[in-house]
Amino acid sequence: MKDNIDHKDPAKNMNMTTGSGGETHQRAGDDTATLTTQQGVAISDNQNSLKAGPRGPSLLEDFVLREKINHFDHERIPERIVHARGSAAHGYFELTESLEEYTTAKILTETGKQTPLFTRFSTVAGNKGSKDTPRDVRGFAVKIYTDEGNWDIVGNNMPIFFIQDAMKFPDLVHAVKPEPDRGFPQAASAHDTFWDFVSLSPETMHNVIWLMSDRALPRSLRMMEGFGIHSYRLVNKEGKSTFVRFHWKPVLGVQGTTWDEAVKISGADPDYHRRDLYENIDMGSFPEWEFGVQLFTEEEAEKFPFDHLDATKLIPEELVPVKIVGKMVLNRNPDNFFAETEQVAFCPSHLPPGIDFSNDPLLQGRLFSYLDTQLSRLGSPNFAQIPINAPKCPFANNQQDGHMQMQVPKTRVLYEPQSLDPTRPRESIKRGFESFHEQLDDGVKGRVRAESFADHYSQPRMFYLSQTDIEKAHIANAYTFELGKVDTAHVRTRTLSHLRNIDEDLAKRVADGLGMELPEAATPQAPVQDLDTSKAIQTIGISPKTLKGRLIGILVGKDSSRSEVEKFEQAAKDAGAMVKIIAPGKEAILDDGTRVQADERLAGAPSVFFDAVVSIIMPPVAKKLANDSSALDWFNDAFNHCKAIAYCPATDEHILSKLPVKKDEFVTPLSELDTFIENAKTRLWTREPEVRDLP
Ligand code: HDE
Repeated sequence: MKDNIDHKDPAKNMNMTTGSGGETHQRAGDDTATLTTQQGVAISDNQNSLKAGPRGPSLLEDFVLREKINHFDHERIPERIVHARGSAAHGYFELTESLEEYTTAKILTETGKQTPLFTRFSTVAGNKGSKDTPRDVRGFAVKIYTDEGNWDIVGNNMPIFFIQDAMKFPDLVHAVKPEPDRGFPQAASAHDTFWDFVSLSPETMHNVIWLMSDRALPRSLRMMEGFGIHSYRLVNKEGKSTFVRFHWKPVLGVQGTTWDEAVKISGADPDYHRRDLYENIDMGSFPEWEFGVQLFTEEEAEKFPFDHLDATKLIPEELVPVKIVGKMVLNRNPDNFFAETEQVAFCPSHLPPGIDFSNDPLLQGRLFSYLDTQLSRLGSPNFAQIPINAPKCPFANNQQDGHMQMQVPKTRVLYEPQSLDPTRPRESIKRGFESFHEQLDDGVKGRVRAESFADHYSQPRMFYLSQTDIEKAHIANAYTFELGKVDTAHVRTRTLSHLRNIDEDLAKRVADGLGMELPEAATPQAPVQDLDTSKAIQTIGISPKTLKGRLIGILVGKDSSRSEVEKFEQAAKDAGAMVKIIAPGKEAILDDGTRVQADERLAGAPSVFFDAVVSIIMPPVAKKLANDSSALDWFNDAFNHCKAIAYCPATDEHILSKLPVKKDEFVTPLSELDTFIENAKTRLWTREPEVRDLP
């Protein structure tokens, strides 16, 4: 904590003038940049349009006004159809272990080299202006600017997808998006059309149960796993192929929020994830992920109790371990949100030689969709020339013209074969991308689905049975909440009939929560298997006990003990946490007379923003706050969200005593600093059944 108040008036240093409209603004001096039109003509007055007399009509000849308004009128481009809301950062990829045995791709064989990348995280269903914390899958798209061309790993924070075949994607998206007649709900799956579609498409059951879990409510974008989902191939110099699934594992560990927190965060700060990513990178706390691969052969895949070409199936880490071979560090915020985060164009078909596709029918459909969608979103086949999309290795081809062509090819020759210009690029057998020489069976053409894709319940069952008790309760609660928003009775009933095939206990909890009878179980297309459970797919169960990258809120007020505040601040920082000082006002004078600026006012910083809270206030402040609902909510919510609370005597006497906050082992006096720091590294989940009636 420091006295960070700047009492200087920054305007005093500026060259301020008063315009004819009476407004105050700054004019360019000799050493400042001059405002110009797009044609480079200096602008003398950027405040007033050209008029025939002070009260007369504006003149059409005012090219400065026309250009300014015209550009403004065209500032927007269509948002992404899905994944419209996103946040991104620059960083680098570094390989720590070579995969030379499996691939020729330099990015996976040259260790120690840092290759630039750009990563965009997103929600899926909401529009560009929607909140950051809905219950939703998160996009996790990484563009690595390798020396052999861009490699886009366009994945999600869940290892599986809703559907098996690209043919169903527009239907899935139409079902989850706002209903077309009424235009709501925004960024929510809790409505009839989504549950109608998924309950008629049992293949969605696996992703749906992940969506009902805390994985759909990430604590931070920095605390999410990323998955390439589909099987890809690695191809080595002998032309041998090995199947691979890509993983990103956050160094800070996986963590989610509770539903109640997510709901409250979205009201208090719709930009919660975006701000958290930006602020952490800005202050040098760079998020990092390990890069891992699951490698397996065709023969091994044949023994899996599922088909790995089916994107609704994960490959348990217990079956094929994730081999960590590299890392990603995000260390620079974008300079401009639109130019970079908005205009970045990912595409799963962007990959360097040595990596190839599998026949996953969902992946095959994606290979078409992404390029196609960029044409309407970015407006031109030249979108690859936008700096954020352009490769950083040399590139040259014979494509020409098109909207917004930025290159000026100085040649007669933009075709091949040609014999007129020896400087022009030519194909290279040695360096060029070569598809894996896959031996294909003679199949019969038809709109078919493989028999091996028929098992829709075994993996969702494995997912549910792999969870801790508290996670199971969260999942049951999420189904109950979502189906509680569904008005069509037969859609709720049909969903319950699927849940019976996943787990009878889950089905019963949800039916009881809804006050409904259990229907007959749906008829599975393939026998439901009892697969081995997997701890790796938990959320709470694998959340690390740590304060690294987490945030502690310390409430202070007039005459708070400066030394006490500093003690807590230091201990939290020593444990790797960040600290925010919260006060009833924006400034506070502490007991030694120092005036501090709070990071946030109490009314604007509910305790859902913090992983643990501390209160160091004097009796007059505490008495006043005892009549302020935002202060009471601060403590009550921290308790209800199972967080650690450190309290001073005044907080205890005037605030906690008014609340149903029990003094359990996570609610401790200031004197127990070490205990508080240990508690703050995790949550007291055993408290949850006491404060919330979970089904
Ligand atoms: Fe996407 N998806 N998707 N998707 N997807 C898009 O491309 C699509 C799928 C994913 O930050 C769009 O540029 C089809 C799976 C991410 O810019 C679009 C199918 C996975 C992003 C599109 C899928 C994803 C997108 C919209 C089924 C996880 C955001 C704008 C065949 C592996 C990337 C755009 C960013 C974006 C189509 C399925 C992930 C319309 C047709 C499976 C992370 O092209």
